[in-house]
Amino acid sequence: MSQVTVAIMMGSKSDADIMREAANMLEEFGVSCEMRVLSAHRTPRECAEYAEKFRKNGGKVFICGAGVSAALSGVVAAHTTLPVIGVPIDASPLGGMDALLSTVQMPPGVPVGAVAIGKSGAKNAALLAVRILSLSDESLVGKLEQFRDNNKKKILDTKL
Ligand code: RP5
Repeated sequence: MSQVTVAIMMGSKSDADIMREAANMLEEFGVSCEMRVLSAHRTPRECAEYAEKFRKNGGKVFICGAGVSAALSGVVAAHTTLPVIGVPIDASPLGGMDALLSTVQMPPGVPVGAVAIGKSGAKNAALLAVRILSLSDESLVGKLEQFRDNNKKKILDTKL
């Protein structure tokens, strides 16, 4: 099995369209990842086991997406010392505010880096993961600069 650097976890298959944005972004940077459906509430034991084993298997960063009462990122953070980035997902009549608060309001001592609700958050979670990885992987620094320059060019080249 090839080494997985970033684990992209989600609470349900219904989160996959959003979380694929993170996988696509990581692919752009050549960072290996795997997407797993594991739920803090519905598969708590399997979720904890996966979180506990990931560092030993060579993993470096978790990205966790969940909606409603979104416990996934917090539960993963409780079972690892690796960085965990939480993506709140809009999956209820509350428009993602429930998941946002569940993800961001972690008690002191169990950190989760929360990003924006939905696709923007999933993309930024991947970019944040790449920035974390770039601290020990010089090859990613140039790619991040290139990405930033491309974004800049898109704005400056805009013709109205
Ligand atoms: C959460 O409940 C999942 O992360 C998902 O966002 C939401 C709804 O799940 P499904 O009912 O679509 O499986 O645990």
